[in-house]
Amino acid sequence: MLFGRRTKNPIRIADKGVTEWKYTTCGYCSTGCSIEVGLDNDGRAVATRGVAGADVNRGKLCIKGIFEHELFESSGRGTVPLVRDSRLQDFSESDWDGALDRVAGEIGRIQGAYGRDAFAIISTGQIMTEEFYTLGKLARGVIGTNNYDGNTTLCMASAVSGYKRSFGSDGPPGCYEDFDHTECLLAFGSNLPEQHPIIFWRLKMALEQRKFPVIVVDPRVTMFAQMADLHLAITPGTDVVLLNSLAHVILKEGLHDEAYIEAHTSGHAGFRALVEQYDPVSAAKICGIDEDTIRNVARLYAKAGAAMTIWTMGINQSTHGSDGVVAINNLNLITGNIGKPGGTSLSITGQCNAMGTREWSSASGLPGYRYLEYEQDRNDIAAFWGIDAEFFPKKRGMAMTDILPAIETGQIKGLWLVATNPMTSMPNTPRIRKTLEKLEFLVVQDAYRDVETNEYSHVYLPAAVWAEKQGVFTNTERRVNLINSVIRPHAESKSDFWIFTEMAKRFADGRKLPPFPATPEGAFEEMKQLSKGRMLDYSGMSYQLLEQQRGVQWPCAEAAATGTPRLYSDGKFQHGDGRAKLIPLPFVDNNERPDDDYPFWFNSGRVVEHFHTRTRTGKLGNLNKFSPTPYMEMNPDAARELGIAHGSYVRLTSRRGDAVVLVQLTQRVPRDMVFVPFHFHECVNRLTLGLLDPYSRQPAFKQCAVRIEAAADQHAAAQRNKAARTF
Ligand SMILES: Nc1nc2c(c(=O)[nH]1)N[C@H]1C(S)=C(S)[C@@H](COP(=O)(O)OP(=O)(O)OC[C@H]3O[C@@H](n4cnc5c(=O)[nH]c(N)nc54)[C@H](O)[C@@H]3O)O[C@H]1N2
Ligand SMILES: Nc1nc2c(c(=O)[nH]1)N[C@H]1C(S)=C(S)[C@@H](COP(=O)(O)OP(=O)(O)OC[C@H]3O[C@@H](n4cnc5c(=O)[nH]c(N)nc54)[C@H](O)[C@@H]3O)O[C@H]1N2
Ligand code: SF4
Ligand SMILES: [Mo]
Repeated sequence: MLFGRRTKNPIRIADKGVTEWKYTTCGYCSTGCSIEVGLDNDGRAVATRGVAGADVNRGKLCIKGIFEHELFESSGRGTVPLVRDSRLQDFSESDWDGALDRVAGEIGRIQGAYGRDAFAIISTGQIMTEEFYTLGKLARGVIGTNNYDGNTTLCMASAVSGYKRSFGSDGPPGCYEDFDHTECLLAFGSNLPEQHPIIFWRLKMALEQRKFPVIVVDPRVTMFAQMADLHLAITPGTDVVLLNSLAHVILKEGLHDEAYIEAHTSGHAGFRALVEQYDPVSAAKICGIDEDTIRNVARLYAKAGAAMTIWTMGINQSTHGSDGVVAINNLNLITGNIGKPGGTSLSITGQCNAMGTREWSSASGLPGYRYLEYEQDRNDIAAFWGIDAEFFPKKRGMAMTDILPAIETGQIKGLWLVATNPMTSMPNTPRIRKTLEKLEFLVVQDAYRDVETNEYSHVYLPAAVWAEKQGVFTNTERRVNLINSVIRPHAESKSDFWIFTEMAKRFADGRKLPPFPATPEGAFEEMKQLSKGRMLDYSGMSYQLLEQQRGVQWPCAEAAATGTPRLYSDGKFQHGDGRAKLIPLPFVDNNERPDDDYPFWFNSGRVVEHFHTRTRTGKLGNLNKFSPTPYMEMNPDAARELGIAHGSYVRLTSRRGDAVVLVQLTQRVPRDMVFVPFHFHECVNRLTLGLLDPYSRQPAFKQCAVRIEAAADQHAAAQRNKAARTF
């Protein structure tokens, strides 16, 4: 009898006719994998492969990277600029000059009539760092609006805020190599195998070499939780309580690192007094983790020679997001786990270049981690750009989540959206729709013309995407990597860099304006000069070095042979006194919680095949076919009580709106919780509340309450569910 392979067709890898491979970096998540795009004889992108010599991914890619070349020609790409007088009219095609003149004219009109800050700009974490720097120069040095922010407020703002509060500056201090040294890994609200598959693969490689405990804190039994030694199914939004209690046990049992605390931190007494109140017995009642487990985890962590914490959106997207990050930093400071191999607080970043915008976009300050609030920083940048320092505001303006409500109240009249799609990604989209309809002028700059926000725009600017352009991204471990332009921009689309520099030319009004370099590399050279001698030092980098070394981690000082894997290894922090702060974090429960009317926690997140609002992955058959429809994870016991069957449609209702989803029964979620991936339009964010974190202004996407009803008309429900998967 024949078995196995001999009875089946052997796997054959099709010859795609690649004649040239070009180096670049993946444009989806922040893992930062080095990719080569294969071009055929006609210069068409026909394949992608991982780069074996790259430290990050060592030849591997996840499913999104493997099909990334398909996105250049995917449907819905913008071809030419589009304009109209009112959003009720059809668009007409325009040339670039006409469209840019129109935008510049409207910015001028709105600023003239209502003041400079009445025109707002919201950008992204998905364009090149040089483009961020150039947009920052345009927004801060030319247009001069203070209401300029990025979608990173939906994503990384709590990590930024927490790092600043604890260490005096943003900047993740660790790296992936820490997995090779750690003796205990604690992960909060991160589903690493699906959202950062290659970082997860690095962790698995480390675990194959050497066993160490992995503890996952997540209310769901995620793929990550399934492989963990300990899974702590926490009550949503209460991570700060668990972290305070871990610190309580460590201090009480004398497991802390007294010498480190003494030498490198301030605020010890206040911190100790606060965590004194968080004994495991009381904490267990709030966070839902039993007292023995809390003690066990505290001891495991503190007794490990080196221990590290990673986290993602389960922490950041909470009303206690910034506090959650500070609490993680507190834990690592009292155990001496910062800046040492295997000992760190490593925030796992989201978008491919969320770090680039934090570093260089000027969205919350000035380039190179400088602050509008500091006179010296304002003067330095004004001198470098050759403009009057008085043109800069003296404090930061509104965050993204405050800009949209300010449209509602009439403070903001015009908006420029660059590479972000709030009609699907912001909480409470019924409210966002009304907000966008209220604008006198909306310009959408996106690689896809079928992005939902474009329904509300007056001008659409088609942008080149990913490796149609050149520049750099910074990944989760501060590694700056190069994206080469491997193919020319689709149709008449232009790089965001070109759009910003062309726009700047339209503001010559007699005032001295900053010069704009002609190429992204010119902008990179400016960034290098502005970073010299600072923690965020790029001065030793060049495009050539980045490609040669497959990415370089900052700081990389002038003439250095390579970058630096960790920050704060010398125990010197960025606060004025050189110390890190231990900050007491009293917990106030302020979330919308389940009640009799809305009895389920509503949790949302992602699946491996899709990226965000699906403008890209929804068009690629090889990705979309695995996850084509909005579905909901629901506990079978809860479903039985409500008479809801696997594979049927239900209506979810919250105090904001409703949505229809397909039911998937699974023990992954507890009885009182449902989980829905947020990728689909007119679905998850019709329901979410998104209360804001007081420090970071980040929305609590992960916590609100819903009720569930079986859809009476299953056919009509199926039709409505279909509408959510446009494209
Ligand atoms: N495939 C894919 N990968 C991506 C993305 C994508 O869209 N698709 N997006 C990228 C971006 S921008 C980001 S920000 C990251 C996000 O990466 P992750 O944060 O890992 O992904 P999420 O699914 O949003 O949420 C992670 C987990 O938080 C848990 N959670 C919910 N509430 C709580 C809580 O109160 N406490 C704790 N401890 N956990 C909680 C959820 O159950 C969920 O499993 O992924 C990046 N990678
Ligand atoms: N309920 C719920 N909501 C969430 C989340 C959640 O977990 N739950 N997560 C939040 C998080 S962490 C994030 S990061 C946000 C993401 O939210 P968004 O930023 O709104 O989502 P994207 O779909 O990534 O939007 C990026 C847009 O940029 C376009 N684009 C891509 N590359 C380029 C380019 O090079 N140039 C230009 N001009 N355009 C380009 C894409 O076509 C797309 O329309 O969603 C947030 N919303
Ligand atoms: S893990 Fe992230 S960076 Fe790597 S291939 Fe997948 S999406 Fe791209
Ligand atoms: Mo994100």
